[in-house]
Amino acid sequence: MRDWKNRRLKRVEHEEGKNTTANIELMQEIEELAKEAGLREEPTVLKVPSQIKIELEGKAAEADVLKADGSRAMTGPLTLSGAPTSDLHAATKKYVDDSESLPWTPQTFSDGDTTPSVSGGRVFRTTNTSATTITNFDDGADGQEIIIQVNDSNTTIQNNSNIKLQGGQNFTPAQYDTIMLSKLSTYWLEESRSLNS
Ligand SMILES: [Ca+2]
Repeated sequence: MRDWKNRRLKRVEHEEGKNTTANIELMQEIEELAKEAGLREEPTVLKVPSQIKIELEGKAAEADVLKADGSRAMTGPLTLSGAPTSDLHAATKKYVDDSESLPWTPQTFSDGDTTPSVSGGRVFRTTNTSATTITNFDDGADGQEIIIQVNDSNTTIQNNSNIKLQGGQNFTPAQYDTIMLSKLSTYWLEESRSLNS
């Protein structure tokens, strides 16, 4: 600021050629006073969040302006930058879809797998072509509920420290029987079974 002021004063001195040191000091004094009184405008830096686009020219139609009170509905979909990260953030469709309960689409256990994976699913089918005793389910989440549709006559679900079954007995289902289990912390609990053969 001082450099600018000095430059300006020197220019005045050069152009008019009649400014004495006393006059220059007086002008500096006046400029300082004017600045303190707010009479001199300083450059203003307006900080704008990057998400906001400012139209420098022209004026948006009144109907195109969103209102903070929500009284004007949008006419197209809102695209967010990503999933919400705090309680009051808006949620994307993907976030809601991913948060939904596990899919009902049946998944098939691997043939002969004694610890079949139940990752990301709710309904599972057995297809064991030879005697298979299931001793646990891999990749289960605490609280996860699974339904097993038995689709063979070779499967046994073992009652053990990982799987707590009705009456503390192994389940030796026939084809078309079903059993529902839910995971409580580190083990599975039988909720119900149905013998449909
Ligand atoms: Ca396994």
